[in-house]
Amino acid sequence: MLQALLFDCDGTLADTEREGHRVAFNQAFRQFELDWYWDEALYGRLLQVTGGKERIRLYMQSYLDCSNQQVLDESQVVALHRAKSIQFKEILKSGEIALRPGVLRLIKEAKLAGIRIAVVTTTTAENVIALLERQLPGKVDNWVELIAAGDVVENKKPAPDIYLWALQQMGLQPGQCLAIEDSRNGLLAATRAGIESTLITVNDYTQMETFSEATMVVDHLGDSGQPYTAQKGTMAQNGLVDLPLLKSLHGHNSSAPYRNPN
Ligand code: XBP
Ligand code: MG
Repeated sequence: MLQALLFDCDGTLADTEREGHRVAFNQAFRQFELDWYWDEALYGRLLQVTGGKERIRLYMQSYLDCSNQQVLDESQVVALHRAKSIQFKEILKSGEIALRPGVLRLIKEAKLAGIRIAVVTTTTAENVIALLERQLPGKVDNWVELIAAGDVVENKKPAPDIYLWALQQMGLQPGQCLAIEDSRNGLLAATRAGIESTLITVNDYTQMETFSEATMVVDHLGDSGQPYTAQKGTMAQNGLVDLPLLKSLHGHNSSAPYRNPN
């Protein structure tokens, strides 16, 4: 039986990368008087690694000459990332980054049906809370049981560590959960943790990635007047990724595309 939905945060709950994290990184670079600028295309390439500190390190290794004066040591990376996180939370608090279509609808539906909800992410818990405090009605705790985040585990996605940690905290088996992700790194993390039921909601940055292990791949969850489109799996008549659909997806063998009974 499906007992829990495990939502990724960035790119899945909301499109936070292009106009959120990226902008915050650039603000922090200016604050630290670095002449770095991550445009949209470069940021897309840097998204191959998860985690903001990891992304800064990748940039220094791959895009800066090692004799460059602006190569930072580890404590400077941590300080720069802290400044970026402050900027990012300000962006979230302004409300300019909304939840993706159907996210609030599905969370409400799952909650009403007694399905447990967690967020499993490589960003920080503070960032998730800042997003959800602004975007969900009432207290975040009323909606989300657990935020499994960032540096609580050693290895970030695509390693399974954060999913394994969440399962352990919630006392759940992988077979009782369905993971909702937007990226290949996230999909690999979930499947490596033994979660076979996976739904991908792609975005601009991830739409060309490979999702062969996923049970279903859609453009978004669908909302009233805004039906989803499926890349893998077929359309539900109501155009919504809703609980009946997720329940029938759950446990379905991912080697064959999901076919909605409708
Ligand atoms: C996405 C990430 C994060 C954010 C930046 O994670 O890789 O690193 O881009 O966040 P997910 P931080 O999709 O798993 O939520 O700077 O806080 O690491
Ligand atoms: Mg993501």
